[in-house]
Amino acid sequence: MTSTSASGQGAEYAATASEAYQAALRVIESVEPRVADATRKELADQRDSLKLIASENYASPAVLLTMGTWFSDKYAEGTVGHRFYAACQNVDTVEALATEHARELFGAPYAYAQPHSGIDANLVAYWAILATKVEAPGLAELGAKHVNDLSEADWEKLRAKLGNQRLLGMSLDTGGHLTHGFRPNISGKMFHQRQYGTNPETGFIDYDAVAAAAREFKPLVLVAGYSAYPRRINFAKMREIADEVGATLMVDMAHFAGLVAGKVFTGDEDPVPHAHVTTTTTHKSLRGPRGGLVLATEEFAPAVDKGCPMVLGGPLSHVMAAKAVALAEARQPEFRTYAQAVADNAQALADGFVKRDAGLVTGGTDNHLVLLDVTSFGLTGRQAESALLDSGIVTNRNAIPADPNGAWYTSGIRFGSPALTTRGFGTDEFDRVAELVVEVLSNTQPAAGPNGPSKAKYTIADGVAERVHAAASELLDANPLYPGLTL
Ligand code: DSN
Repeated sequence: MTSTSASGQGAEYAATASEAYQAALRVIESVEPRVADATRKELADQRDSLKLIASENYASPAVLLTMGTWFSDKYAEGTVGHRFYAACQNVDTVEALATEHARELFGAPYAYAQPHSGIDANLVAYWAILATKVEAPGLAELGAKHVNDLSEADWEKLRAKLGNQRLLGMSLDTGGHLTHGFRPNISGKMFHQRQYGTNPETGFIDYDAVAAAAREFKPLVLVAGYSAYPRRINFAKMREIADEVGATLMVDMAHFAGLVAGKVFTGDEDPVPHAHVTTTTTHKSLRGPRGGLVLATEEFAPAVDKGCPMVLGGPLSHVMAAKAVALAEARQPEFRTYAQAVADNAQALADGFVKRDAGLVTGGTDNHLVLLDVTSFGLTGRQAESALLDSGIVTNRNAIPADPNGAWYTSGIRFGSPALTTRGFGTDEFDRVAELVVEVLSNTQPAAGPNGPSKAKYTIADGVAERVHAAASELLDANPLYPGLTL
């Protein structure tokens, strides 16, 4: 048991959780044993692999158990105290608790706990900004059509009806997210979009270049935040840029909300005091249930409150209850220890790669993620991801800036420290993880496919995957997932 654990409540807590899961699985087994089997196997697989996907974590048994209740059966469209369904008094209690914890934790004037995911949270935020800032007579005329039926000409008309509003966000290949104005995403269709990137030499955000793009493009929305940028953002600077051009600053802190909650990112690096609207998921570094959350200033609160039914289906009451539990956990002092360890461990992982001559985008990290350029091993991201998986190391391939292999094969592997930090890994273990990753990749070779060189096929030198998996298992056994929980 460590102070960074999601189940750091002691042996009695672990034993009680174990009994709860044993009973739950017996009940599931009596109806569909294959689901019970897959559930047991999923735990075994997660226990026996180095989970390094930067957007994943391990929620506590309290958070997980809260999701498995009869709150799931309740419809509750509307807001606290103002529902379109009867008998929502208990949903009101848990939703109010989730938003109260969120406001207190992040120091936000307003919170909305209904989004089912990060994409939903971003859509709620975009519509709230449009609804608050733009008058759009005639929108209903096109809004009556299903969104998938809209042709590019319809989108042009729709954008015209909205006054041709513009969005400036970080490009996908430099670490931004699909929902930050990527053309094939609805955020790139609702708005005229432009993307800012990073400095090609350093890989860092160039604030002067963002300011220049904002002055020229004059966006309604400036989006800051990332899914694969291994550095911190100065949100005070982003707000200055937004204010200069009259834009609304929206920050998507899905990846680093845990570092904000744990006070690793403070001052200019804390988005909440600087952004007009802040969105997040709750299941990444924040270590809660799978879902979304929107924080906003009072100006945007009335429009965000209309997220359901504008963008969202009925709120997931059981998940809102679990958000309340997770946010209560994140307000405990132990969570600050955890968040600091997440940052320290990512640093140790990056240092471990650098000292073994592996190329990193930006040369390192100062958040929770590390982006390894696997062209230094002569591999594509796809080959590297598969070879690591064969060796018990779970990662995801990711584009690097100006990626020569595109978004499918990619040239990068993204690593994150939140999950293994929850298991109790420290900096020594993360250095060892870097050593194991380098051992796999330096013993992996691209292989030819039936029609010549392949970006997917590879071979690993004999015995390497087995040796690395055994070494990984030693680290994992020393830092058990959900210790005391037997199924
Ligand atoms: N899928 C999430 C991630 O892995 O970063 C972002 O939506």
